[in-house]
Amino acid sequence: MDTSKSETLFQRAQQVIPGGVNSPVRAFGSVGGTPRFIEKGQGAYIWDADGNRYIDYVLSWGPLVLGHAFPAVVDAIQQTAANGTSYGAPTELENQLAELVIDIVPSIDMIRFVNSGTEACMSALRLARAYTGREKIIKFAGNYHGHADMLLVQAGSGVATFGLPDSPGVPGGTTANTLIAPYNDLDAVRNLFEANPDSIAAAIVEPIAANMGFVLPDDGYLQGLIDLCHEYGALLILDEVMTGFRASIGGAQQAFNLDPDITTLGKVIGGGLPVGAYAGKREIMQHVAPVGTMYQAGTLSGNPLAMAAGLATLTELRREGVFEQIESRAIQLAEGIRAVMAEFDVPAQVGQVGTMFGFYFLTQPLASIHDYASAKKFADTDRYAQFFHGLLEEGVYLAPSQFEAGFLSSAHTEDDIDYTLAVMKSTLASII
Ligand code: KE4
Repeated sequence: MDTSKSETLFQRAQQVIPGGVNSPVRAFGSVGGTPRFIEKGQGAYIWDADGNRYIDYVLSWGPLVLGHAFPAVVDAIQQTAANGTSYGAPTELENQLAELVIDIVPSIDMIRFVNSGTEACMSALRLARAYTGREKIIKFAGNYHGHADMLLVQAGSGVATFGLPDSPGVPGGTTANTLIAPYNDLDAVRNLFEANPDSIAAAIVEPIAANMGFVLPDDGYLQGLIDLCHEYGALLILDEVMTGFRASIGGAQQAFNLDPDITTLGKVIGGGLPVGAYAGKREIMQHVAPVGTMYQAGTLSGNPLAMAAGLATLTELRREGVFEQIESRAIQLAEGIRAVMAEFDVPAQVGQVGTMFGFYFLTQPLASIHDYASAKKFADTDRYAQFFHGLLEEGVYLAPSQFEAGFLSSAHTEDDIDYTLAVMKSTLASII
């Protein structure tokens, strides 16, 4: 596969942008090789600067649930842009997307739009602290909620990918109020509440831990977490930046029948443009300025183009049968991966919920990955890197890290999945 143009572009990029990328996980650091510079996306496919086509299972890390350049989304952006790109004033588009999200996501009464998942999670925690008058927060090892200082503690995603220590530049005082518990361990959470009486504002959790790979919550874990928070006077923030509109159309909270106090959203809600949001019960959201005193702001928050892209995306996703079609492709892929791994007797752990999936190569046959410690211990990142490149060479684009999830879109066909499974089979045959 000729990747000379990507190699040249990468060398050029590294002169002017740290690591040549604007987000670390894109640099292929944990899998090696040259990141592909993408020139075009259409449906389930992307083309790199050398003209190589790939079936895309990253989909911009989740947002493109309808695939690349979906006509209704492109039209919405073009038509909106023709009237201007930003006003710094309210627009009906914001009302429309807010009303649509509230209609789709069970627990949400009110919503505030921001520009990224990081902003959403940062703001949600400030709101929880303002609402409860408490300062400490609980996060879970291996969960990733963006790069706000107080959350860069045992984080997942790129932090896990690169095995980074908790980031330099984050003052100790900032993380002193961040308490850590293992994922899927309710006793550890109860112990934190007992050891920090009346001082924990909230726990923030990924309902599917998809920034340490793909770890499902144990039965009863998430509801148990909500109950513990409420028992000790704290709020539960469900970080649905990734699972929103993907674990089910109503997110993980619909899939797992949960009623969180605050939900954070991102990715799909912007249809590929920068949007994040924090949302929840009216009684809590009324604390947000200007109606309340908890301050949060943003020049481009609720940007018309992003609102239009999000509206077009969610409107299509809600159409009869669309979500179910994407989900059936995800099931076809996950079941196929299990079958291929079994055929070659390769120790692996495969997960799928709604339109998202993930898998680990395991270093030990009977290993089970259920939290960050076991993910770091049992994930075979070397084998994943080999597998990643074997697929890439054959035009299949997975996440360039074992500690990320994969995504399907309404553009992926059964034939795309069959081709992907065939390439997985031939790649496994060559690497084991
Ligand atoms: P952003 O600030 O990247 O929009 O969102 C942060 C975030 C918050 N919460 C969850 C559950 C997330 O998964 C993310 C971001 N996800 C990563 C991929 N796992 C973004 C990819 C990247 O960092 O380039």
